[in-house]
Amino acid sequence: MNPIELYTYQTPNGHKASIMLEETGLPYRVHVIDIEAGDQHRPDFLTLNPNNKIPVIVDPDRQRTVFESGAILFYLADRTGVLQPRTDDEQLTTLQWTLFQAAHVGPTLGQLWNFKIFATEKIPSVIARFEREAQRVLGVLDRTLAQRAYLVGDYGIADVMTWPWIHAAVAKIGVPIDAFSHLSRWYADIAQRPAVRRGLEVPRLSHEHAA
Ligand SMILES: N[C@@H](CCC(=O)N[C@@H](CS)C(=O)NCC(=O)O)C(=O)O
Repeated sequence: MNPIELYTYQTPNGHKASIMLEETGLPYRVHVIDIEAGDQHRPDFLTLNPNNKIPVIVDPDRQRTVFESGAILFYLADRTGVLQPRTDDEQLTTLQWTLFQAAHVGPTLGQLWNFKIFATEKIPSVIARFEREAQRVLGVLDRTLAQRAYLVGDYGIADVMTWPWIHAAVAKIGVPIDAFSHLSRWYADIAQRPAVRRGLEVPRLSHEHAA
């Protein structure tokens, strides 16, 4: 098969797609979209994602372009059968936790990252608001993972969707998760997967980045 074209950058949302591609074993080719330099606003990139964000994949054999990381994970699972929900119940629960990630985990931690680390003006009340919301969201995951090893059934796309943001919380945003023992166990378990370690290295950049 022809390689999947992956347009990405060194960020949690990008890592979802690269980890999933590593999990599937599909051949893929990486295109660096330097969002710090504004590549995501280039007209050629906007034809792939009108929302000017990474990640995006193009599957030349199926003539499909997919943006939004959750849609990419569902597409690749469906394409390969890897990490695919096995029953109707798992399918719905996977959709639920994938949307929870997109609506709560990513936006909350993303805003916290922005206001706590990147913003030149540090506004205590805004940082405190997102710190509180981050603790709430992490608590939701922790209580869920107290009941089962992974978010849905065996390790699956809901975990791939969520793990890179917990990694960013720990490694980049300075949000420790030690107080959340079930989340910590899940985080450490998934961190050991070779596909996850490889996916985190994508894309290789020639210089250090904050994101
Ligand atoms: N909901 C989107 C979020 C993607 C996203 O926020 N990507 C960021 C990098 S992590 C981006 O490309 N930002 C560039 C910009 O906003 O201009 C997804 O899950 O794919």
